Amino acid sequence: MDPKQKALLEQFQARIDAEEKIEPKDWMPDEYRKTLIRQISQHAHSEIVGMLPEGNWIGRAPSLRRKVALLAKVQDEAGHGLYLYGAAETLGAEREDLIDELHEGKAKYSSIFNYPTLSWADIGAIGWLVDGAAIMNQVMLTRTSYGPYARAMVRICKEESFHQRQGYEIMLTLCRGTEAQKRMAQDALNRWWWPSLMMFGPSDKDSKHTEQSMQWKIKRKTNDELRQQFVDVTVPQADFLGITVPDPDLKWNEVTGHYDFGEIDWDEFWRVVKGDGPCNEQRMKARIKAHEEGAWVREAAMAYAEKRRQRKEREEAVQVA
Ligand code: BYC
Repeated sequence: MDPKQKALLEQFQARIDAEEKIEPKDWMPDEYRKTLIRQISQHAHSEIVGMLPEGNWIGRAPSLRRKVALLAKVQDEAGHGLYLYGAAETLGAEREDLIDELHEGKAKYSSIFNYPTLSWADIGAIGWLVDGAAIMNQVMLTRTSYGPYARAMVRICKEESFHQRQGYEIMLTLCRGTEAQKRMAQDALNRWWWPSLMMFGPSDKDSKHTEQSMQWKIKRKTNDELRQQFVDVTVPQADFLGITVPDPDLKWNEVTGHYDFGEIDWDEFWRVVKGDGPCNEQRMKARIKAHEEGAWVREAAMAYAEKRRQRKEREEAVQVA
């Protein structure tokens, strides 16, 4: 490596070690930029694909109150996508390119959104478990080293904690309801538990990005650390609901002060990540359809922006004259 490059890298690492935030115009290694664009755009894609499984239930919510809360939650996810695409753009990425990559199957999004929402209890389980897992991961991202990503995360986390509570409250209502309602809640937990644990990504020994991302403080905790934290917090919540986590190996370990839990089906995880999950095809079709149907809105917004730019140019020309 040439000495100038080496010095730049050392200065960069020193700033990270001193907990300084890296801002868009600062020098950064190409790999740091690339990793952030990958992670932030995957995160943004997850937010907008994540609207689909819950969106399916807006028209079928069991009461007006539930419908209003679900509508607000799904709209929040769109907002999260917006902040995150905005954060990726500060790194020089073009939003249109990122979205094309998603629609062409070249970009990943969270595996969790490739599972179906079969009953109303699934909406409770998503809020409780999926948003719960998301918060666990995103709280550490409020301290990520890249300024615009960290700041977007602060707002996202506030909204996610509302989502988690509304989900848990749906579960609580079902678990305090009839036997049939409690069975629905148990069935949702059975189906969403393992996919929720998979959200944290491959185990540390198989995670290709963790080591470098920890050194650059893009990630503050490893996939396995966050997964363990999630299990430790969530199992007592299931106990309170009176439903059972579907893992015969789950037990409290007095020595470590954590729950031990069973082996995740990593074959299933990679199948879903690579496009062969229960709903991958359906999700992409719905996304592409929504994107195509929204083309006129984007064109109108672009035409409006262009008109404003031309007006500003004319006004400036008059001032100079
Ligand atoms: N699904 O080296 P690793 C939400 C990929 S949405 C699919 O550990 P990294 C919500 C990974 O990308 C919440 N792919 O990677 C929305 C990498 O692939 P490439 C979404 C996964 O990046 C609506 C490869 O596997 N949250 O809250 O160090 C409604 C190796 O992994 C997954 C975020 O996106 C997965 N689960 O760590 C409700 C958080 N896991 O690119 C809720 C931000 C891993 O090398 N992202 N892969 O081909 C992160 O914190 C990190 O990217 C991850 C993975 C922890 C997910």
